[in-house]
Amino acid sequence: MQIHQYKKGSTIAAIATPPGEGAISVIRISGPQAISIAQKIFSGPVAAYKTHTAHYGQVQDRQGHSIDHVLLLVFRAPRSYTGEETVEIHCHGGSLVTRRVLERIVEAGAQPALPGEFTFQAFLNGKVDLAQAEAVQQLIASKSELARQSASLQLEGALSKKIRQFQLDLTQSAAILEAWVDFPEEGLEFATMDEILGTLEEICQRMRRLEATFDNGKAIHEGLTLCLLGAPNVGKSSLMNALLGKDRAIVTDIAGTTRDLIEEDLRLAGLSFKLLDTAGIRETEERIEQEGIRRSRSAMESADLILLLLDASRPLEPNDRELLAAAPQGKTLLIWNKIDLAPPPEDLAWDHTIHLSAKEGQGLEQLQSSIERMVWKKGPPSKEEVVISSLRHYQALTEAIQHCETVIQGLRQNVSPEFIAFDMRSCLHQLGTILGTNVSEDILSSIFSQFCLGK
Ligand SMILES: Nc1nc2c(ncn2[C@@H]2O[C@H](COP(=O)(O)OP(=O)(O)OP(=O)(O)O)[C@@H](O)[C@H]2O)c(=O)[nH]1
Ligand SMILES: [Mg+2]
Repeated sequence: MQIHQYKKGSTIAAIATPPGEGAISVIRISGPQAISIAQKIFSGPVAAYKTHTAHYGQVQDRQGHSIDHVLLLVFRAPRSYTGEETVEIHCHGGSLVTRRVLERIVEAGAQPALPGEFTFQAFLNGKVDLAQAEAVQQLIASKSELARQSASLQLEGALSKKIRQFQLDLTQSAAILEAWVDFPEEGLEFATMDEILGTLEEICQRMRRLEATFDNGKAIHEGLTLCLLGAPNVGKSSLMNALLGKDRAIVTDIAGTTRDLIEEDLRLAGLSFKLLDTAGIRETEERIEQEGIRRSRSAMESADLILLLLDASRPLEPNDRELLAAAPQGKTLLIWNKIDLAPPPEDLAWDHTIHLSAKEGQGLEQLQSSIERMVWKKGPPSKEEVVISSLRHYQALTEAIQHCETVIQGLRQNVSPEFIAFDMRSCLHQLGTILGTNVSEDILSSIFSQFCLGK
């Protein structure tokens, strides 16, 4: 979908509730003709209704026959989600009823909306900036409590406010630099130069702090992959079942029980994880198992976090040692399993180690808190902390920081003012793209096309 397919200035309509049967369905009409279209199809005098009022009546076909008994809500511009005249119709939630009502609205003059078109109208009307519009979709897609909180904060404008503050704080220095470009012979006073350097360094520092929240932001919004790894029979599938609280994977005392990757969603520490159980790694001639092991190894590469299991009831074997050598310490939690049978046979130098029994459910709480500690290396985000969660914002911020650093260097090295001012403008430009100023249609298209229909 391309942005130019959005019908600027026209009145759009779409079903805003999910497909299928439900108690009610909501159909939204937004645009300059929303009221007059609703007037044509509704039994009551829509044009006379005040904003933010609800009215019971019928949606009628062209001959005046009732299609459905509905509740009709009126939101007058600009006090609506989109900033346009908006009418919402709550009809009975059957898919046929809902479709008939929408068809009637389209027949009366509305255009079927494309995904994200309502929010695009809101963006064009300045109801939300781009970062807020993106938060709408994040909020809808959020799968964990932390993701919901963070999207909600961004939707309220917390990130935008930070970015605007950067812009505001930079403008004074930018203005001085622009004046310097115009009157280079006057030079910059020593004191002014010092002041600008101080200000820029301080802003740069704050931008870097925000940039550093991206690790947490990504973890919060995209979730993390957690991979169970180990030699056969160490208890990987048992641990998966224990974490999920259900009998998901087959557990037997036969080495090589799990042959394929098993994937399940897991919510832990306010985050959503993709939990992967893998085939036990060992040398084997068996072709199916070989393929399983190949998949285990590639899961180890791509996982955000590895739980490497060892069997405490037996001495370490070459398979274990090989895995210990291959696993990256930084993202690997070492687990001595089966401690109900025996204590670990040796003490391994490893940053994060815990002891547990998957079978008896012993040590699972310590496992959770170890996982939390590893995820939040820089400390867990607070409820009010604004984090960067989109790659687009991260890249723009990184570039803004680079330009700001170039300005600082340029000032120190007496680079000619045009160059310095150019980087300053680029820095401000990059910050602006986060809020949606001067972004290309391609970027807008790629953002809004990910939206749900009717949003
Ligand atoms: N005593 C005891 N036995 C366990 C524990 N965890 C797993 N087992 C047993 O160890 C055997 C292997 O468990 P699985 O969970 O199938 O091991 P796995 O690592 O998934 O094995 P593969 O899929 O073959 O790689 C089973 O008989 C389990 O009951 C534990 O904490 N204590
Ligand atoms: Mg298994």
